[in-house]
Amino acid sequence: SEKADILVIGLGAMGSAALYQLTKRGVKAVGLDRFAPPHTMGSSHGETRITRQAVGEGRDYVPLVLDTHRIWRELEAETSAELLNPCGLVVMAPGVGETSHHGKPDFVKRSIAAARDFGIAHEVIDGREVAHRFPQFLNLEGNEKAYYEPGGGYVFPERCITAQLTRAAQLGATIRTGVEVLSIVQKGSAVRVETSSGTFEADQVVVSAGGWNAHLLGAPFDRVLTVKRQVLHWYELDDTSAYRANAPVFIWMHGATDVDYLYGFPPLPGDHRLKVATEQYETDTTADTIDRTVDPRESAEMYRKHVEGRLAGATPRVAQAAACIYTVTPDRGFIIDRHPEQDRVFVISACSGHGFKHSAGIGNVAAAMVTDGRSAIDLTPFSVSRFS
Ligand code: PYC
Repeated sequence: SEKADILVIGLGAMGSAALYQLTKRGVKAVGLDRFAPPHTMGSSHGETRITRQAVGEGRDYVPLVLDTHRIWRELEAETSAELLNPCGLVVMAPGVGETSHHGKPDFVKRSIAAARDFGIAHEVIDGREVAHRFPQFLNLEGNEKAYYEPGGGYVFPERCITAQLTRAAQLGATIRTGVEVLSIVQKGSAVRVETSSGTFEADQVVVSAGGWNAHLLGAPFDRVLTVKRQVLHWYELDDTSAYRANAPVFIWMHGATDVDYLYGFPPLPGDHRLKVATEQYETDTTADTIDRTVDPRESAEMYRKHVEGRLAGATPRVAQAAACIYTVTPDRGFIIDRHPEQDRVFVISACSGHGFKHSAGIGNVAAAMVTDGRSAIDLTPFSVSRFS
């Protein structure tokens, strides 16, 4: 069998970050992925991901995103890749900002409170002011409440993964792609991992396999994790003039419930496509059986329900669409914790659709936990025992 100090299983957003942070600490780490990351089979693709520092899902997340921004800046300097574009972020909801998002009520209000607590630059503006500053948004009522964060924006997920894997490899990590993990069993002070390419033995294992986590980890994870299919849509713009250099990313709650909403991105420089999405939580699927094709009728319905009349220049012509996996917990929060029955197995899971912005910082805390047994950021809010 092959030996490693630490084996990282799954090299998407979280695993690539963990591998990079481990190798920076001088650990002999081996990373495995069943495909060749960055790839489109999991939860880390689609060109862009929103980042925002005042995290309305809860203030426990703020130290993770702040550390992540620091690491991306460091990686940009090391690799010359552009990873983060702080083009600004708008989160808006009708009335006083009470609509829930990602399972949390009062999302606009909570974002404002988090910004105040952490001293994050922001403004609170109404729909009239949003329309005045950002002509990309059409037909606002005027009485919306909006949180504007100039340091929010988007990241390039595939580039973040590539940068972290490249740096990890330069620092001595071994990366093995096309390797499917079949089982993970701790015996005494070692963990034995059976794969499609033979057996590995490691002192500890970090499992960051996204939609495959529940199957690989067994109880209690298979009771708390569900996998949902989400769809990303890119529509052609027939006019990009409303998307000026300061055009922000946005989360726009336009109805009463947390599925009456869309989020989206300005077109990338020189591009004529607008990427938008909404979310659904009704239908469970699995990482192996999910339908990764997108029916054109899905994009037509998305356009009709959410895009038409709201975004300047957007046409119903679909430039591209992609399916993507959310691994979700009952409270839509993360799990960053040791396996309760196998203490040499550290789990990063269930980022429930809002994880990428925290991923580099999560890699950092995971590396700290497996090497030092402690982390500078409090991980108790992310324990798996909260579901027992
Ligand atoms: O993390 O901002 C986010 C987000 C919005 C929709 C899905 N994720």
